[in-house]
Amino acid sequence: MTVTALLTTAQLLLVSVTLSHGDVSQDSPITLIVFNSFENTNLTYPTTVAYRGILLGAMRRLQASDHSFTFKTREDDNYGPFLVSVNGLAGTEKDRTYWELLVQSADGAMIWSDVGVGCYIPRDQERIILKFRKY
Ligand code: B12
Repeated sequence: MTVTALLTTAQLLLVSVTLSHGDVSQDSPITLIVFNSFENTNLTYPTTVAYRGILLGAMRRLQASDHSFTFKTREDDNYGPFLVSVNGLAGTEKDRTYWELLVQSADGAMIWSDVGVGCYIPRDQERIILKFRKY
C-alpha cells in the first residue's frame, strides 16, 4: 500500500468515528439554577457538561470548581441517584419537601424531567432548575 492509500484509509476511519461519536472534545455550556420556592430565592451557576454527559457529571464538575455549590445524593436501587440536598438544604419525608428537577431549553420551553440527575443528559445552553418545594 502506498503512503497516500494509507492516509486515505486513516482519514476515512476518522470521519466514520466522528460521525458515529460526534465531537468528543466539545463540552456544552449549561446553567444550574438553585431555586428555593419557600423563600423565593435563586442562585445561578454557569457550568459545562461533557459531550452527551449526564447532569450528575456537570454537578460534580461544578461542586469541584465552586465551593459555594454542594449537593448530596442517595442511591436508589431502581432509579439511581436521588438528589437529597443542595447547598446544605435537604428534602425530608416529615416536611414532604424535595428538590424537583426542571429543564428550560434555549428556546425558553420548560419541561419537567421524567428521569433523575443520573440519567438526564443536558443539551447545549439548557437551564437546569433545581427547585426546593413540597410534594
Ligand atoms: C412518590 C414519587 C416521588 C416522590 C417520592 C417521595 C415520597 N416519599 O413519596 C417525590 C415527589 C419526592 C418524587 C420525586 C421525583 N421523582 Co418520583 N415518583 C414517585 C412515584 C409516583 C411513586 C414512588 C413510590 O412511592 N413507590 C413505592 C415505594 C414503596 O417504593 P420505593 O422504592 O421506596 O419508592 C421510592 C423511590 O421511588 C424514590 N423515588 C421517587 N422518585 C424518584 C426519582 C428518582 C430519580 C430516584 C432516584 C428515586 C425516586 O422515592 C420513593 C419513596 O422513598 C414514582 C412512580 C411510580 N408509580 O412508581 C415516581 C418516579 C419514581 N419518579 C420519577 C421522577 C422522574 C422523579 C423526579 C426526578 C421528578 C422531577 N422532575 O423532579 C423527582 C426526583 C428528583 C430528585 N430529587 O432526585 C420517575 C423515575 C423515572 C426514572 N427512570 O428516573 C418515576 C418512575 C415517575 C415517572 N414519571 O416515570 N417522586
